[in-house]
Amino acid sequence: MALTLTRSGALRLRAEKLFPGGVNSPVRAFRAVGGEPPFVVRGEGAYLWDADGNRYIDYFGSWGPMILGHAFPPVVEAIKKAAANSASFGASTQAEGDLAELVTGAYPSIEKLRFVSSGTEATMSAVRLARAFTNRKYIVKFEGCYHGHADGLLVKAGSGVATFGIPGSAGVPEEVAHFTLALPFNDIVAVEAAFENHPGQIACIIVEPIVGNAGCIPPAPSYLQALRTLTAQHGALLIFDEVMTGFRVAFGGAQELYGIRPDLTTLGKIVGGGLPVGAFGGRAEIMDQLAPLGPVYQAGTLSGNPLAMAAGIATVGYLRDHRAEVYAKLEKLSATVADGVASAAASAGIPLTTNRVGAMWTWFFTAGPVTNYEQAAQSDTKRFAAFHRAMLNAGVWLPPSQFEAAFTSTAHTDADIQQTVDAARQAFAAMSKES
Ligand code: HOZ
Repeated sequence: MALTLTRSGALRLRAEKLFPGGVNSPVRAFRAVGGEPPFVVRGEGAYLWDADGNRYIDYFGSWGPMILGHAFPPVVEAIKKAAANSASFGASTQAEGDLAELVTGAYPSIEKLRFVSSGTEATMSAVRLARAFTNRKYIVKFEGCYHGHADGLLVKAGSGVATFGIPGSAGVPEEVAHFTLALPFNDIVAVEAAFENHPGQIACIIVEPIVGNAGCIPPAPSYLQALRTLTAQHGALLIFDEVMTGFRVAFGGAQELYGIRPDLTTLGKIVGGGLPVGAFGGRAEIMDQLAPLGPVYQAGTLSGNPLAMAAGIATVGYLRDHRAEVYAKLEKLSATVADGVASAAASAGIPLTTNRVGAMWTWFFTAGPVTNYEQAAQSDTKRFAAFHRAMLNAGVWLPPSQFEAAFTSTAHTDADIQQTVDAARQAFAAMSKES
């Protein structure tokens, strides 16, 4: 019997001729979960539609930015209005200052900032700045944390690097990787030992304060405070990579939630309302090391792009003005879906560990607990893949990797959540029959 190719299938075949793996970012290829990756034609609210007309409830939200749902009317309007005045100037605009004030208003630790076009640029620049400010070479990161794809940050990284089991990346010289110390997350003794073994040599600790890129892993109580104390004691900078958690777990990110003041913060995703924006900022004396004031070079033709600023202002402005109801709604929706699926798994006898902070969570297919990457890696990724496929077939699109976080938006409804929990119950019932 001849198989008819779906429209998504046909688009994938063409894409595979044009792009390595058929994609412009590895995690889109569905390699870890199998099946046909749907090609998206449209999004509205909590839903995505593919090229074959199938509708999905979206729980990956463009990997984080779409906290207000797809095509949120104020964001669409703001982009249209900005585009009518030209898509780019490569010169300063009022909008950059407007978005910057929204950011500094939400993040008291950010006295000055700079906009860039991606989270990768933000983290790469923050680390360069930390090295220049401290005049030290080593950096500490944590296993399973992903801070974008700059050379020195790919060591034992999460996200696609963990998904595809790549130990680091080819093309990163040993001499560069040598200066990255990758330690287990949530283990403060390992951090103390690193400072003892490299006295006066560690420029910074960069951390996802709630790990998102190994799946969601919350910090142990007082772990972040201990990182703050140790970095201050040893003259190293503390960088919170809040690309994922910023404006997501609270308006002021993880630093608001846990009451920590990092030296530098990196932002991305929500701050651009779905357009390509990243930002890094922090103490003014550190930020003033950047050119043209200081000797640290960093630049970008499209940095602070007017369309991107407009989308960011519309998104962050809405979050600020509706803060109480937005975060209360996200908490309720996320708790209902995360706990609903967890109890469906328990009823089917499927070992599952649910880690969640606000509107960010992961269902790990392991009895758990999951407090670091090593434990996350114990998950049954084959079971995760089967679950992902069953959910997609039932019209629910989860992030296509065990080592990513799922998100809700304010556009999700109680009916969406119920449909999701019902789909999970059926998926688990089928899975427990098979095993
Ligand atoms: N975990 C990645 C972002 N935090 C997924 C997005 C991508 O790599 O395309």
